[in-house]
Amino acid sequence: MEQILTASRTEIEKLQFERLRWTLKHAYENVDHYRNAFDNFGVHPSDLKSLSDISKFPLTQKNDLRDNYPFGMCAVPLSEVVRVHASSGTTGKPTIVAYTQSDINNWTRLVARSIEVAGGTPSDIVQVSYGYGLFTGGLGAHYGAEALGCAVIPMSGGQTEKQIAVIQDLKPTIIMATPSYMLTILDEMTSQGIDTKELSLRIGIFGAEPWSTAIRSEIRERTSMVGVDIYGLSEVMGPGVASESGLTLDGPIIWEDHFYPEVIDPISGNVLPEGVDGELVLTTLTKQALPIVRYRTRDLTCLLPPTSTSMRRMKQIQGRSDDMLIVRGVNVFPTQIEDIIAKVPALAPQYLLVLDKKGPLDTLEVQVEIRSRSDTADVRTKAERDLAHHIKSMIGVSVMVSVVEPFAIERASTGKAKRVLDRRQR
Ligand code: DLL
Repeated sequence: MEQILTASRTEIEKLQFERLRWTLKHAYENVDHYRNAFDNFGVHPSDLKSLSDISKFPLTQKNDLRDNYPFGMCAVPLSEVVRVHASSGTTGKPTIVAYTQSDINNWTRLVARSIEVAGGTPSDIVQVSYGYGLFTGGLGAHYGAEALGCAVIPMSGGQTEKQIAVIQDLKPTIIMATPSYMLTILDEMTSQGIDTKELSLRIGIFGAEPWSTAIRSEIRERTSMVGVDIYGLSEVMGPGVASESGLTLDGPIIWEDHFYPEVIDPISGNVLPEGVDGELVLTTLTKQALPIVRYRTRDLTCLLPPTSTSMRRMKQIQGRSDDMLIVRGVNVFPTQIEDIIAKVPALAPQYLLVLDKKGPLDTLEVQVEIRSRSDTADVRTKAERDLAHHIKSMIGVSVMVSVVEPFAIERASTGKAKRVLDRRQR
């Protein structure tokens, strides 16, 4: 293990403070947006006298990156940029992110570290099934796995039948994919009559979308794989901002030598203590091309104390504040529904939440797949009733449940699953 992972908290905080001071100065001196934002807020990089002074600085939002599209937030001349990626935003212009060679080297090291703490070694064969391209998943995973010395299979996302043939022929021991795409691969294997318990895969490094504990157990039960949670976002770097230990499986470890985490109350913006749920805010500590100060990730979690290393962890992300559905005044996260679906054994964790309006009232329909085509009408009706009942009693909202055939819900072919269809704004 790298020395910094077991350093004392004092050592880690000293390093964070030095790096934070550098980042604030670098951002202030080289990015108009930060200079204006700090000036308007009445703060200067020299006001940082301790780590907690970071809370005096203004927050950065996705819109700030959009307003400065494409390269306005860059702190180095384009001649020093060696790579660009874009965030996978579905609305409006994407946000462009840029890297110097040193940024790429740090990112590579952090993904290599993430694979290593998951349990990977240079002897592993890694199938990268995150999409390659502007999305950070594929190339981010690829460079990290290669740097650790693994043999990398650059599959990218999609072409599920080919993915399966490669798994069977090349016998990878690690797969990196979105959890929903892993389920798609497993479902396809099951329908081809392949025994998913007998695969060569021993570790799955899953992320890029929220996944509930129900999905984790589903993958665990259907394979002999340990699934770890890898977290990241393009604006801050890409995959490998935080990643889970394969031994303790107790939430992603935030790589605190490169990122300074805070959790804030999303309404008041106040910094919350460890263990209290709120929105994750991240500041980069080493990024040259795109330093990010107090970035509002919209991801909901809480900070947790260190366990297997000296660095703090975060709770597995429950969802994004902008994914929260408000149905007749009740807050609902897709992952909550996912966990409840797992309580009805006849149902598979493949679902779509359809929001609509009936007169002035919101309606929520849960379309969910039955596991077996041969299940009778009685089994299906009971599953519908049970799920609607559990959702009503656990979340407090009445929903309509429609049980559909296996594979009727569209699969995420390349990446992040689409769990919500909102017809209310038609
Ligand atoms: O999804 C980077 C990534 C690639 C992470 C591969 C892990 C693996 P973006 O496309 O910019 O970047 O999306 C970032 O995805 O703010 C979260 O809402 C969500 N997300 C990423 N990892 C996780 C995770 C990549 N482990 C957004 N659990 C983030 C829950 C995640 N949500």
